[in-house]
Amino acid sequence: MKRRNFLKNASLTGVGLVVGSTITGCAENSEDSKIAQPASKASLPLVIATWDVKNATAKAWEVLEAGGNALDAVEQGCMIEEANAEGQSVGKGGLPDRDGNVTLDACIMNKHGDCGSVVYLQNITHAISVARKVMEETPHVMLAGKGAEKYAYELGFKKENLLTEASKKAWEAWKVKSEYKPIINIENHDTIGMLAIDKNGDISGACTTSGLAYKMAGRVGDSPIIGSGLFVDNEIGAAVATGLGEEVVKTVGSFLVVELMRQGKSPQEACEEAISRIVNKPNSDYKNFQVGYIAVNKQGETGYYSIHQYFSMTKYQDGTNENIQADYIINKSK
Ligand code: SD4
Repeated sequence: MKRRNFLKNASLTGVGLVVGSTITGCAENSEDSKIAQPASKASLPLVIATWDVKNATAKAWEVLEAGGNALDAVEQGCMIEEANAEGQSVGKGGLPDRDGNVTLDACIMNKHGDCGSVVYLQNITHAISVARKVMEETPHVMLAGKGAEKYAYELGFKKENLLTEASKKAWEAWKVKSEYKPIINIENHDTIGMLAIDKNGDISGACTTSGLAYKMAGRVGDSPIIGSGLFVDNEIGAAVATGLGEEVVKTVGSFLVVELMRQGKSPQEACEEAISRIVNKPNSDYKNFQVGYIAVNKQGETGYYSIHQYFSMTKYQDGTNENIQADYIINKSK
C-alpha cells in the first residue's frame, strides 16, 4: 500500500511533551441524556471519521441503525481499523518506533464526558477497547505502558505481535538512513478518529493510532490526550484530530474546536479557526506538517478542515457512506 507523504520534517523538539499531562474535566454526569437535545438540522444517526475508512464507518452505522448507542458505535468502528493489518498507522500492522516496537495510543469519550485512554500500549490489537475499560472499570482516566498492557491481560485481551512483515520491512529499510522525516499524509488507513450521534441525539467519540512512524521510543502523541486528540461535550458537539500530534497538543486542538462551537461557530468554522491557530503561531513550520480536524455539533452539522491537501473525512448518514476531501488552509492562502 502506497504511503502518501506524512508529517514532513516533523521536528523532534515536541516529542514527549505530553507525557504526564493531567486531564481534568471528565466528571461524571449520571443523569442520562439530561443535556441531550434533539438534533433539528440533520438526519440522525450519523457517524464521521478521519480519512477514508468506509469499512469502519459502515460498522459504526450498523450499530447506530440497529438502535445502538454512539459509544458502542465508535468503539466497534475503530476496531475495524485496528484489526486491519494492512493499515500501517493503527493497531495491528502499525509502523513501529525507531527501535522496532509498535506502540499504540487511544482514547474514548462518552456522552457524560467520561473518558479513558491508553498510551504506549504494546502487544494488544484493540487499544480502543482497553481505553473503554479504563473509562468504565477503573477509577482512572489514563493507563500507560506496561501497566496498561498488564491490565489488558487481566481483562482477557490476547497478547499479539503487532509488527507485520510489511511493517518490519519498512522499518528495516528506514533504519538504513535512520532519518526522522515522516512526511505529510498517509496510506489509505490512518489514525482513525471517529465521532457518532445516535438516534437519541447523544454523542461519543474515539481515537486510536500507532502514532508517528519511527518516533522516539516512549513518544506519545495527541491521540490519547483528551482535549487534544479528542473531545466530546454532549451539550455542544465533538471534535477529533489527526496529523502531527505535537502541534495538536500545543493548541489543545479538539477542546478548542468544541469550545469554538460553544461560542456559536459552526463545526466548519470551528475547524478552520483551530487550524489557523496552528498556522498563525509565530514561527509556525506549518508548511512541513499536516493537521486535520473533523467535528460535529449537537444538530448533526459536520465540519472538516486541514492545513494541506489530501485530508478527508468519511461520513455515513441517511444510508450513504462517503469519503469527502477536506478543504485546506494552504489552498485559501494562495
Ligand atoms: C500522532 N496524531 O501520534 C497522531 C498521528 C496521526 O495520522 O494522526 N496520524 O501524532
